[in-house]
Amino acid sequence: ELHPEASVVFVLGGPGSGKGTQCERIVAKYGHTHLSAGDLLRDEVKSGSQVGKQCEAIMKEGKLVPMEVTIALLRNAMVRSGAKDFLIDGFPRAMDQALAFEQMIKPCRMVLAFDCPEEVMEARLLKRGETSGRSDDNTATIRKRFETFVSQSLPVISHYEQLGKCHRISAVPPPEEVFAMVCHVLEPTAR
Ligand code: UP5
Ligand code: MG
Repeated sequence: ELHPEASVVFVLGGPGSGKGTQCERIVAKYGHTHLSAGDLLRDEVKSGSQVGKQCEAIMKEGKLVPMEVTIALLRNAMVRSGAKDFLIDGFPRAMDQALAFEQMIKPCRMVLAFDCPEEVMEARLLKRGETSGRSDDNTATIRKRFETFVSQSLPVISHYEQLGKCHRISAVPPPEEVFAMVCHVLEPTAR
């Protein structure tokens, strides 16, 4: 069972904007439980399961895996952790995913959305690609990830802005400066 007082913060932003980097810092300071949808999918790929094989091909194309898969992985991880305060990193990436998660699991408490120009994100991803071993950190896949982000994921951020739940933060400055802005947003309600 999910913790009865579970609280969910969605951490959104383009590929390479720094979601994972900031989540690590949030965990260290506030102790949230960090669940990266992308990391859960990459674990599934590594497991060699049939579902993992299907996800691998989709991710290589920079497209979105069926939400049944991500929602099930997230729900399992949330329940297994027994935790209360969650950072859900890199999900939801499309409007139907946002609505399904909120209906089936829990409405989010707030959204952190990292703003970053594509040139900056691309440079970061290509640099990381030198050592990450991620099969999607190459110029061709990065371009497709950007297209998916603009067409499917940006509307999710707009949706939460309209609901007044979204805090947009520039992800261009160095990580410690971005984190200062994150703390500013989290302080009044976190802990
Ligand atoms: N870096 C970070 N912050 C920096 C800063 N302020 N200044 C300078 N450098 C900074 O950072 C990326 C790189 O930039 C790192 O080298 C970092 O040191 C540096 P990171 O924190 O890793 O950024 P992040 O936003 O987490 O980038 P990531 O590549 O993980 O984002 P994506 O959204 O592309 O990847 P994700 O793992 O979430 O998804 C991968 C794929 O899985 C998707 O393309 C999709 O195919 C699939 N997917 C789904 O289908 N559904 C989902 O729900 C989730 C994923
Ligand atoms: Mg990440």
